[in-house]
Amino acid sequence: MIRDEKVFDLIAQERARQMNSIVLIASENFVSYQFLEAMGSVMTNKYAEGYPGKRYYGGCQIVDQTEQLAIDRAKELFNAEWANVQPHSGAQANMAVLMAVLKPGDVFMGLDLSHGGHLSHGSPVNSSGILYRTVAYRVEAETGLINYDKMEETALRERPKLIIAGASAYSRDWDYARMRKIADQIHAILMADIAHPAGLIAKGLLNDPLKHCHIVTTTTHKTLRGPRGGMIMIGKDFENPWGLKTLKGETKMMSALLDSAVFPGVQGGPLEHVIASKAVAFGEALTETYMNYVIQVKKNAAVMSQAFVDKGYHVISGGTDNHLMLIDLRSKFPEITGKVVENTLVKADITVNKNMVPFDSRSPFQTSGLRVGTPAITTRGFKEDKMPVIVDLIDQVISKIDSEEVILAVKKKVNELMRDYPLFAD
Ligand code: DSN
Repeated sequence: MIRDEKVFDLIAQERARQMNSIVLIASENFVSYQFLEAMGSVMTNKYAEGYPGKRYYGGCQIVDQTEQLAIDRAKELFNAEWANVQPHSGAQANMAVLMAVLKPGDVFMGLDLSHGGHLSHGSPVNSSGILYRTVAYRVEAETGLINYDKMEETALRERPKLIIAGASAYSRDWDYARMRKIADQIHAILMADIAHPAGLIAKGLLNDPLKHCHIVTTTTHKTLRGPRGGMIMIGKDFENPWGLKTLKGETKMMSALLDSAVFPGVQGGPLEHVIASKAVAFGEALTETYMNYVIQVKKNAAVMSQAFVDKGYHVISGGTDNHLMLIDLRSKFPEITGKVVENTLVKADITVNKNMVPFDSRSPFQTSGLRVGTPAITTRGFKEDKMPVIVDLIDQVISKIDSEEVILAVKKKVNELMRDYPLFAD
């Protein structure tokens, strides 16, 4: 067979880009070589619609074992009673939950996308906002924090059947216990989407949603540092608290409703090569090495956030409890958009993503903010002493946003720095 040089040349270019850049995208990370081996394995050849021991295809005796291993390790890692490791992504995990607990047209509540929420939590351009009626809760303008009293008021008024805790650009911990009290008053299901801070939660560095939420969804590739994918878990609430019924009117256990919603509800055959890699990820996350990694992720984020503040930037909510921070550029550079900063930093081999800040006057395509996170640079080996150095490089570029000379000088420094933090050294 002729090797496809065109594609492999592009892969080599992407690998070089990753090796030479400072990656600060809060949702990205670098997997170790054994993940790539598992994902690029013969497991991709197998069709396995169904679940371990209950498949629609023969020859599943091996993939049953890898999938069961992934489930068992996920349960151990999060202290969960049940897990479904088949969702192809976090968005599909969320879609499956909505399908399991709501009927089209039902009301649910999530954090406003422009205040740090996620597309799949009710954005009008996503199936979650098209098929269901959504009400949003928001953060406060002065503090950048979620106001749980206002959330309660909205919930009691609108009576959503599902409330979602979780965000893709919120740097503070969540009060799941308080949210459960709100949900219980209106017999709503409480779901936490922990796609971003999952690794920190697994290792006890943030509040544990599994103790309070009926359902927890996550991705496996952000702080969890596994393959790209999703997962759904249940902590202790198997009992189907409010007598949920299927569309056919049958009352079922929550786990059964969720299994059916993932397959055949929103997905067909599971990606068994990715599931094998998820098993590797959960195994790695159970180690002491991973514990040290997430401790460092959190430490790096706290120091980096302070370094931005020291340079005169406004960090939304004043800091961070987790792995990310949201920078409001207007405090220092009111004329410069997040889009311009993102594009200019890329030229200096620093990758961040533009992000709306709460109450942003600019559109999501321009934005007044940047979202910055430390999972990927921590995997590269950066410790907190280098956080002010990175912030200084970013500040040099933004301060002289039109200077090609500064961009080139910073790019040179970035590439030199990254040579000391090898990627794929193994
Ligand atoms: N797009 C992901 C993120 O960057 O947070 C969430 O899906």
